[in-house]
Order: sequence, then structure tokens, then C-alpha cells
Amino acid sequence: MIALTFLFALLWDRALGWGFKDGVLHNSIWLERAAGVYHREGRAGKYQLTYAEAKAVCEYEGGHLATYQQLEAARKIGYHMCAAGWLAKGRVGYPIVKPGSNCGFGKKGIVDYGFRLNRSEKWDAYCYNPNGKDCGGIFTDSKHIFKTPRFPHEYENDQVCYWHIRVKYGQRIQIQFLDFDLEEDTACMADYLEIYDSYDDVNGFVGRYCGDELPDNIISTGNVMTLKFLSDASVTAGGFQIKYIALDPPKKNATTQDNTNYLVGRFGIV
Ligand SMILES: *[C@@H]1O[C@H](CO)[C@@H](O)[C@H](O)[C@H]1NC(C)=O
Ligand SMILES: *[C@@H]1O[C@H](CO)[C@@H](O)[C@H](O)[C@H]1NC(C)=O
Ligand SMILES: [Ca+2]
Repeated sequence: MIALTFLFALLWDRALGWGFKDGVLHNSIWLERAAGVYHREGRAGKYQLTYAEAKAVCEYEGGHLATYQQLEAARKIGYHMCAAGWLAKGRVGYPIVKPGSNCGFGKKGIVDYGFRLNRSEKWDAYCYNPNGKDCGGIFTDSKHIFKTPRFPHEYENDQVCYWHIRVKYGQRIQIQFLDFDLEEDTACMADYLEIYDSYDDVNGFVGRYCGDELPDNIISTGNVMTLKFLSDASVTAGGFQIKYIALDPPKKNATTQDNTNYLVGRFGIV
């Protein structure tokens, strides 16, 4: 019985960490981004963006606030989010695919809070970035190499790419940097690669990288990882080439011997 409880606690912990967000089980990373639309929280967490800030966040990433129609187009292909966000022209809403009692008032469709008179209200943001579609991807194979667009030539300005990696349950992901060269900047605010030890780019922030120093290998704590590459409006560089491999669960008495960064805890080093 104790063993069973423990196992349940373990599985539940894992499910909370990887499967659930805002009370919705995400069993498909496809749903995190659909038809060019994606959800964005402020750095400080949920419901922290005024209209002007939400707009700036999307524009900073090379897109703009999604229109109601763009959000509905994404919803129609399965985009479901239980978080209200700013849309174009000061509208607020969120897309519901599966009706639930804890979200969306049991309805399906866009839950529409209408055009807000008070634009200082704080919500999340729904961005639309059609250019983000031609880079990034979703990988489920046990190893893969991915590159900045046009590699080995320089990447372009105003690019945002997301790579989602999902390997088999129980496996971990090892990230190896083969080539790395992004515009150098002290806080990596210009061009950067961000790595997340989770299925999205909200939770599990591991690090932000720029410059031309090859980062150390990274190993995830779970079977999913997200990488985000962003370039701003000026100055480009050679880009990167990154390989990942799926690692089988380690043997009981295995020891670590290289300089790999094993992520501590579910969400790594913030
Ligand atoms: C607008 O919303 C903000 C944030 O919720 C609030 O502090 C402020 O009082 C509101 N302004 C008006 C005029 O209702
Ligand atoms: C632990 O590893 C050693 C070799 O490194 C091996 O000889 C031994 O059988 C292993 N023990 C267990 C319990 O797997
Ligand atoms: Ca740049």
C-alpha cells in the first residue's frame, strides 16, 4: 500500500510537471502553437500584461497580437488554452476546444470578453506570427540535428523558431551543441537561444545563450524539451547546429563522468 501510494505520488508529480497546465491535460505539443498563433505570458507570470505590453511582446518576437479570426482558425484545428489573453484591437478571449466545467463555462468556441475599455487591465497575450512557421518543428525521433534557418549561411533578422522535442516516456533528452554563433550581447537580449526543460516556453527555463562560445551539453529531467531561437531587427551571425539524442533511463548504479549539465529538479536552474 505504501509502495502504491508512493508510485502514485511519483506519477502524479510527473503528470503535474509535464502533462497539466491550467487544469488542462496537454498530451500533444502540437496544440501549444497552431496556425501561427501562440500564447504568451508575461515574465512575471499569468495575467501580468497590459494591452500595450502584450502588443510589445508579440511585436518583439516578430509578430503581432492575433485577431479574433486568427485565434478561431487555430482553435478549429485543436488549439485549446485556458487563459485569457489580449487580442488585436484590445479584445480579450481564449480558445476552448473541449468544454470543461473549470474553464470556458462549459462552452466551446472562443470565450470572448469583448473589447476592453480599460487597457490597463492585465491578461496574457495571443500572438500571431506567420513567419515563425517556416522554422522550428516538432521532433519525436530518438535523434535529430536541427539548425537555424539557412545554416551554414547566416540566419535572418526578425526570426522566431520553436523546436519541441518529445521522446519516449522515461527517456531523457541530451542536447549537444555542434556549432554555435549568435549575435554577442551582454544579457543576450538581441539574438538568443532559450532552452526549456518542458513542453512549452513558459515553464522550466534552463538558460539563454548567445555569442560564439559552445555551451555544454544539457540533459533534460523528463522526456520533453523546448528550444526557442529569436533574432532581432539587426545584426546576424552564423547560427547554430544542435543535435539531440534520446537517453534510456540510467542503470541503477551508473555514475556520471562528463561535463554534462544534469538539470536539477523538475524545472532546472532558473
Ligand atoms: C483599469 O484597470 C486597472 C488594472 O486592473 C485598474 O487598476 C484601474 O483602476 C482601472 N481603471 C479604471 C478607470 O477602471
Ligand atoms: C554496478 O556496476 C558494476 C560495474 O560498474 C557492476 O559490476 C555491478 O554488477 C553493478 N551492480 C548492479 C547492482 O547493477
Ligand atoms: Ca540580431
